[in-house]
Amino acid sequence: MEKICVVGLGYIGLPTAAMFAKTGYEVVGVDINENVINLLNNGEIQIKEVGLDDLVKKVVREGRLRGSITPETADLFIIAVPTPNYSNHTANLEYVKAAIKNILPYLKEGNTVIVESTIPPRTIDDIIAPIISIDGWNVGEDIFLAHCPERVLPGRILIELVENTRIVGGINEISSIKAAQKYSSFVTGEIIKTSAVTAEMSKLMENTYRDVNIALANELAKISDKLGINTLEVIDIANHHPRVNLHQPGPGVGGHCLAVDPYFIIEKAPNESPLINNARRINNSMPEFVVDHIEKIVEKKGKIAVFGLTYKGNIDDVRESPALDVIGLLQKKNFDLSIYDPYIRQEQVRFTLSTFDEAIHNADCILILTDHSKFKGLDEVKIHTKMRTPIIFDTKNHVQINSESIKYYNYGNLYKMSKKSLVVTT
Ligand code: SAJ
Repeated sequence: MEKICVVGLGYIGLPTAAMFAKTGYEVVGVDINENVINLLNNGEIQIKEVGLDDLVKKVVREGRLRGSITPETADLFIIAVPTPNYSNHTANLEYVKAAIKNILPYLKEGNTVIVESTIPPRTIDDIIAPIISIDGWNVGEDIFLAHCPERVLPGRILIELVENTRIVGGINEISSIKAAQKYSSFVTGEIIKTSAVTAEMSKLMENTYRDVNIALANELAKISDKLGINTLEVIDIANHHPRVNLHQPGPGVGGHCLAVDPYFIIEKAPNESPLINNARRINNSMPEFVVDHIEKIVEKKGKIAVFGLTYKGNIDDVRESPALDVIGLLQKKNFDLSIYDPYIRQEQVRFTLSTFDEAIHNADCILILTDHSKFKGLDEVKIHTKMRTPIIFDTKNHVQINSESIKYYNYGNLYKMSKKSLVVTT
């Protein structure tokens, strides 16, 4: 039976390890966090992902997946460690480099090494291959090397690992073929073989495409605000054109992909990427835009009930969430804040979380920053009786409000915002 060593047991490494184990491989999962390894060897996991706990329990019980602090010899090595951003927005490749160096003593002729971590273009050719060559290996002949970026969505990882199209970018053709063979054991989607640098760039451009398009929608929101136009109606009408797909404006762009990946391109070609760079700036400016509008409708030191901390709806992930920036700006302006997010546990954040009732008590505005489905139908009677001023500013165009006595703003009627609107007709 072929053996696989997966380095990095996070949101990608762990499901990938479990999936290969389910397919029949002997899999050893490696992580520097001892707690993760101990949990895994008991059949338990540290992350939340639909169906993953049962799958891991099963393959660990059957002896096909186990954890280890150190790598072991294997036929295939998969690197799935994080690539965070330094504060100057360049990629921190230290985890990837350390993972490659760690597996070096265990490499044997004929092994395949796959990097799944998101990396800037040319990383495989210019950084990873040279590290492997240090030990005298001829990369592409003795050791096969490929970049196979993950493109799965949290909450659907086990489905998308199987069904999504998989990009397999080898340092040479034989490396692509070797890597594609491994994935074909469980991937039912198309497996596209290409070069390492094309795979690196394709992954980054998918998220950059989305980031740039969201920036366009956010810029439209700003223009419409100035000119007195309903942004949402414009988007709806324009999208009736068969070749137009305007995205949705919001409080900014968060998450570990869209808000990070474009910088990996900018880093490598700063003079050639002004559009991508500007898109990042526009999206990063949205928290300020939101707070400027809060100041138009709420008196100084009024109470804002912030609804939603996560970077998008129905998940518990606050990485790069624009809500964190909005809260920071509101605090600087001395607003009284309450924060409500039913998807977040108190220990995840440094703010004190409130219940729905506590959050809206005496509040002057509910500020919706995330489209959790729980926010769709809010208790209008409570809003009316408990809030000091029943106003909602919905940056996600998500909440459905029926009562006319609750003042409701979204990016459709933003331009109507002013302190005058504090006078609410009942
Ligand atoms: N957002 C908007 N307006 C929109 C759409 C999204 O403001 O019209 C915001 C969201 O609120 C959120 C951010 O963008 O803050 C990112 O959300 P997302 O759902 O677009 O993306 P992610 O980061 O959760 O997942 C993306 C996906 N990539 C693409 O859709 C191209 C996913 O398929 C990738 O697997 C993932 O990045 C990744 O790992 O790269």
